Amino acid sequence: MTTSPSEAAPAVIDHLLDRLSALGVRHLFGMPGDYNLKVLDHVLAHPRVQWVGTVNELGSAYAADGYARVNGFGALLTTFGVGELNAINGVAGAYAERVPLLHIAIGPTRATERAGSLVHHTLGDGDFERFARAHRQVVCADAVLRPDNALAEIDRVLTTCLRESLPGYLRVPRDVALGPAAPRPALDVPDPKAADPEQLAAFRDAARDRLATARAVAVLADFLVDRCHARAELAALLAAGRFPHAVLIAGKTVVDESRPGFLGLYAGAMSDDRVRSTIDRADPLIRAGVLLTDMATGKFTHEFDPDKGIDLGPTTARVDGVAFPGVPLAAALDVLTELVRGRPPGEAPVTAPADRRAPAPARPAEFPTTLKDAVVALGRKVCGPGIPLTQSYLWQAVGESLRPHHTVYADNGTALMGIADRRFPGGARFVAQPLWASIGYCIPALLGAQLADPSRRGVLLIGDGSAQLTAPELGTVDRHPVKPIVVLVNNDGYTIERITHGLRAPYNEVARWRWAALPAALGVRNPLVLSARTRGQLDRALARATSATDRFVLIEVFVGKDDVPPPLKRMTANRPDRAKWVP
Ligand SMILES: Cc1ncc(C[n+]2csc(CCOP(=O)(O)OP(=O)(O)O)c2C)c(N)n1
Repeated sequence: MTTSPSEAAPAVIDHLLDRLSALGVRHLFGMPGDYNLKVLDHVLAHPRVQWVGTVNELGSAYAADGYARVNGFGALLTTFGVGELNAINGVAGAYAERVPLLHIAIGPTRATERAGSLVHHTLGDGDFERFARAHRQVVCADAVLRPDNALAEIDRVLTTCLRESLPGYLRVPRDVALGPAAPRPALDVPDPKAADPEQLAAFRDAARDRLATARAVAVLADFLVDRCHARAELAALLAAGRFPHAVLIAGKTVVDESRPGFLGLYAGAMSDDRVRSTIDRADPLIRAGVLLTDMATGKFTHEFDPDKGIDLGPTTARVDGVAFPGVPLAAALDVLTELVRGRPPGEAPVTAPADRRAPAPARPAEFPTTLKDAVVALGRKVCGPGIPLTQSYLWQAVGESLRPHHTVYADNGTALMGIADRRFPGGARFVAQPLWASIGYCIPALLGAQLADPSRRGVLLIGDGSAQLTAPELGTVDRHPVKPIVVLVNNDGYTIERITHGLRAPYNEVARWRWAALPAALGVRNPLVLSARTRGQLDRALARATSATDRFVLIEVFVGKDDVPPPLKRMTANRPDRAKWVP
């Protein structure tokens, strides 16, 4: 008679699942393989962690990443060699984008390792450490578990991941995973606000002096605000100072974009003129959780001086280039808020000029902000719905269709650039991977993030090229109570690459999928499949999609092969020397 996992004494894998559950993990992504099957029986038996099978381990990694962005931590479990190497691109992406997750790779038993047997999923050379070594390049902490170190190593890796907001990796021989685990006290979770008191005091003095000579304060916020759990602290600073503020592309929606003072997306020469001049000329510019990547800065066309101003990083704050290590982002924001609030009335730091304009309208996405937008809006009314779709119209209409409970997933390509500069309603969320920029990320990321917060509706924006990498996971999505709106941008290939190089080159073309037939082919139940070639068709499709909350919706939109969204057009106009996309 065999014993079921739930009846036996706790095993190392049970303990690990308990640890993950204590961190809020309720879903474990992955794929089976013969090395991990018995371990998966323990996952199925666990009372609080649910197994979510994907159809490719790359999908598991992207899903765990999406999950962690919403939930604070994520995890995936794969099989030795083939499975874990499929996942490694996604784990690397989590590192680049500072997402804390754990990759658990279950391998052959220690006896197999000791014998050096030529078992499957090895390179046939008896070396069982190769894939752990590969992972060491893309994680902040890793361990090979043995019976005598397993529990301590699990805690070390988990706390490092949490402290650094980065992925970790455990290589676990199957017999170790199934071996006994002794009880252990709860995990010591690092406090994101714990600061070095002396450095904090020195930062306070330096920041006070800098704000005293401020001429035009503005704030630029980015995704590290989210990773450092500092949204509330940033919102408090913005409310206290009423500073004009903008976001970088990865930081979209870290602030409520419907609030007065929100300028829009800052992306160097790709930005709208008003955003660009306010941020570039701020004195000082307060940067919260900012990473100045190529995509974020319009290929480094930002004109503010990164060595000047008040820069708040994850663990180090800087004032005009002077570093205060041990001052985490949330604590530094609290200091600035306190300084701004503590000023006598009438002595608030001077905000940048844009803030003295009329406050932003409540739903600004519906109002034209530039002459070009005004022309588009007018054309839309006057010329009617029969006009063929353009990228400009597409993103304006998608932006206007968004609701506070929507989470937008924008994959790399024209979709990301198109939606990024639309102003979102308050409460709406944004998920993208602009630094690692691995196309196809958003389909599994949507699966993960929607399972993490099923109260929201996912709106996936993705090009036909990117979708071909991970489309099978749309079938996985529909195995769960997740009903997204998928806007598939069909421009017949890799347009973002075409405008970089090879406008008519065959390497920028892809097979023409019959996208409308795909949901059914992937097993999606009762999908609502729509298509749009004109403005009117798009408007109607978006309206139907928004109201069909209980259905998986696919809208295939057709735009020209060479058409690009407004930020890319601005880049060409403002900096033709930098308009090509290769660094
Ligand atoms: C995994 C991976 N392979 C290749 C690339 C290079 N790449 C970046 S964007 C892109 C094309 C995206 O095309 P599509 O999704 O159709 O969007 P479009 O720009 O055409 O709207 C490619 C191939 C990448 N970023 N990631």
